[in-house]
Amino acid sequence: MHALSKKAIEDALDTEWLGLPVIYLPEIGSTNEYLLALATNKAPAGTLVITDYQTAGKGRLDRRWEAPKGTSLLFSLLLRPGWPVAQAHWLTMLSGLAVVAAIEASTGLSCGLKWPNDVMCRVDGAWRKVGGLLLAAGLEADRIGYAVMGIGLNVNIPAGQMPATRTPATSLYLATGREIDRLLLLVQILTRLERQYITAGQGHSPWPDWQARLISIGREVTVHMGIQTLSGTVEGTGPAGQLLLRDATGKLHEISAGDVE
Ligand code: BT5
Repeated sequence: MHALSKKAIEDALDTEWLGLPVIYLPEIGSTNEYLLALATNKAPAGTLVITDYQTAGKGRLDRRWEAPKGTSLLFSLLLRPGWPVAQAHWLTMLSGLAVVAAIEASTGLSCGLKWPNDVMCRVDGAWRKVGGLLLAAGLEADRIGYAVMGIGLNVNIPAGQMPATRTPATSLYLATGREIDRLLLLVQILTRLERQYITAGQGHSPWPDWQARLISIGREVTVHMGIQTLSGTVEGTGPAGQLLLRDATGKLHEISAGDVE
């Protein structure tokens, strides 16, 4: 198993620019918060901030991301797409696709995405959350000036140390019964993400591939949006990633943010 360090990551990476420069910090509040501060301070596109432990790891809506020291992949990437704002969701889509493909290639597990930002793997016939994506974008007029994509993955968390979670969760170690090399998995993710990002930059939407990876299509779900909830059947998604939900009266709802249960 490789330990994470600036040199180990630089030596292992085979991307052109994504993941460089490497900023490795043994411990930090949140890699996303740290990189957001650098983003407004001229840090180059591609910058990777990665840590072994977050004291204030963030999920959406000020929720927490918990991970025991040295067990997980916890990192953020700085992108400067300059794409129209309407394409911001492409970043979450292509990152999710890269992560799922990399996990499958590294572990042999069967994985998917849960709308809007959860990384799931199938264990004993049930979907479990193994990771999450967190996008923060800085807009310049009608363009995405910069974006910080945060990725948290439960790699080698042992039983007994799994955080208490709303969505049933697991780690790749618990799902496969063997430890996974975090450095090699990171390299797999960044290689795929760079390729996906370049393709998207040429105008090819990741939406069809992303939708094909969603685990809730055709299923009965309840969506929580703050204090509001809506139940129905997931018909699909829109090109900007909105969830299309048909309720019992036949009405179609377009939902841009929420949590699916
Ligand atoms: C997410 O939010 O799933 C996005 C998580 C992104 C974390 C990365 S780590 C690197 C970078 N720096 C940061 O500070 N954040 C990013 P959300 O969908 O809101 O899910 C959060 C919820 O997931 C929490 O309320 C818990 O219920 C649950 N949770 C917390 N830790 C978890 C874990 N390790 N595995 C699975 N679920 C977890």
